[in-house]
Amino acid sequence: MSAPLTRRRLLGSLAAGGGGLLLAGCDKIDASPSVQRILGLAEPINLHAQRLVSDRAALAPEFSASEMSPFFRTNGTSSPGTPDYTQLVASNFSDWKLAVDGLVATPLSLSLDAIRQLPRRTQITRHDCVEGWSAIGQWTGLPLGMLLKQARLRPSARYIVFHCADLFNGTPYYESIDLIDAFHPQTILAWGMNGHPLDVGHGAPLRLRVERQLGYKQAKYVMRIEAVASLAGINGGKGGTWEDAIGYQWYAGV
Ligand SMILES: Nc1nc2c(c(=O)[nH]1)N[C@H]1C(S)=C(S)[C@@H](COP(=O)(O)O)O[C@H]1N2
Ligand SMILES: [Mo]
Repeated sequence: MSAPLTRRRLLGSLAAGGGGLLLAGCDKIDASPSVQRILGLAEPINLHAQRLVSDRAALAPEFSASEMSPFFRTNGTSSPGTPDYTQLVASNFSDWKLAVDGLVATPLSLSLDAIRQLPRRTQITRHDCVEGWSAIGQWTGLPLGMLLKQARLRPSARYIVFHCADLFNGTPYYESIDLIDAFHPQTILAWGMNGHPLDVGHGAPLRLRVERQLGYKQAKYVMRIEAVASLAGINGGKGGTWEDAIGYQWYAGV
C-alpha cells in the first residue's frame, strides 16, 4: 500500500479479478478481448477508485500553535464513573494496562509509562463533531501502526476495535477502524493533549485520534484494542456505539 497507486497498477489489479484493488502488486495486463472489455468499461470507475484511494492516504490538515482553540469542550462521556475507572483515577493510572489482543501473534499488556516511552507523534488538528462544533487541539501519542507491528497482526485481521471504559446503555463504548486508518501516520493513541497529560474529560489515560474521521470515532478511555476479521459479532455489529445506536456512518471521513 505504500507504493503509489498508478493507473497501470490499478488496471493490473482489475485485470487480475478486481478484488485486490488495495493490494495490487501485478503490473501485467492481459490483452485478451474480455480483459480489454473490462478495462474499457472500468475506465470511469478507475478515476473514482483512484481518487478514493489517494484520499484515504492523505494527511489531515495540521495547524500552528497560535491556531489552537482556547477552549476544547468535552463531549459524550466526560467521566466513565464506574468503580473500576474511579479506582484507576485514584491511583493515577499506575495500575492501568492497555490490552492488545484478538488476531495478533503477540498479545500485549502495556502500562502507561511503557507507552509513553515508545515513539511519539505530536500533531495539531481540528476535531469535528457531528453535533455542530469543532476545536483545534494538540495531541501527543503513540502511532497505532507501531503498536500493531509490535503485536504482529495475523493475516486474517481486517479491523481494529477499541473497547472503552465508559458504558452506553450498559455496554462499554466501542469504535472500530480499518487497517488503512490504523496504519495512517496521523492515527495515534494519545496520552497528551495541549502539552499536558490527557485529562479525564478528554479520555484519560489514552484515547484514539484518527484524524481523517469525525469526532465520534475518536474513542476515549481506551482499555483494550482488539484485532478482528469481522465486525459482525461485536455488539450491534455496525462497528461502533453510535453506529449501532442511531445509524451513524461507520466510515465518517472528513
Ligand atoms: N469512550 C468514549 N469515546 C468518545 C465519546 C464517548 O462518549 N465515549 N464521545 C465521542 C464524541 S461524539 C466526540 S465529539 C468526542 C469528544 O471528545 P472530547 O470530549 O475530547 O471533546 O469523543 C468521542 N469519543
Ligand atoms: Mo461528537
